[in-house]
Amino acid sequence: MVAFAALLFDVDGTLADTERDGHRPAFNAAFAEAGLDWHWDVDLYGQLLAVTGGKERMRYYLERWRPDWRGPADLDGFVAELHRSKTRHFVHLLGEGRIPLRPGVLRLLREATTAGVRLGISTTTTPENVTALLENCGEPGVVDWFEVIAAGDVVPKKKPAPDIYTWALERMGLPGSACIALEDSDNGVRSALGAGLGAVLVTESSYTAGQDFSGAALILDQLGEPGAPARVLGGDAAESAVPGPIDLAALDRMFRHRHRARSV
Ligand code: XBP
Ligand code: MG
Repeated sequence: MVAFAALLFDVDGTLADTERDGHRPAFNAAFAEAGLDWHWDVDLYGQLLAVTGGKERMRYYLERWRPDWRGPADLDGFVAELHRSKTRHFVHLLGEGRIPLRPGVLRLLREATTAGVRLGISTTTTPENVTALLENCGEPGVVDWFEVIAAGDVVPKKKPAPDIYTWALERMGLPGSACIALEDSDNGVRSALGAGLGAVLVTESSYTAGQDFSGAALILDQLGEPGAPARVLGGDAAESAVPGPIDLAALDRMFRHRHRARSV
């Protein structure tokens, strides 16, 4: 039996590497469809990721890169409509099965469900994106394995604020200290730590490699699969890691190590 009660997963970058070839082209398609001359290339999008949330990201772009752009009087409504269009494009892309789950994700979700470890989602992305990703992952019914999907605008402040984790934990009736968060970004780590999560595991993604993950228990390149193990890159509980893919036993060692370190 493991010492933790639940796993809370981030979505973008953690369940799947969605940003560069998913969200980014979906934003660009929405901009083109609206007749805008905005285009987010791979480098610019990396800078824009400093701000989480698609609507917030568009406003950040206008403030920093297009301060002279003359928008409509109802800018909030305009951005919201553009974002609805972006979501349609992103969901369509997921429907084409072009964005797979990251290595080890489905394996770990299966193991957790079988063992009775509770599962939740804590993300800034729009709820439709989460369901579309899970419904197109190749395994039917995965979406029902999660008892809570905390996503998008259910809280006003997105990551790095702790609110979305706090919201998920309240619905699950669990203290953060009993749970592990799985994240890929500095903003996500700050959010999870702010909500008092017992341990945070990071799998770096294409845009987040090398970020400051201070406070994370384990930093990896991926969860890994048998024959393609995870590579340990750091973290306060790095010494608890043994070679191989990340499974419940590995998470349990990490969690207990973290707990011991806190109680001395
Ligand atoms: C993910 C995000 C999201 C996506 C876009 O952050 O910032 O905003 O880029 O999603 P995290 P929406 O992984 O830390 O939750 O356009 O639906 O907002
Ligand atoms: Mg993320």
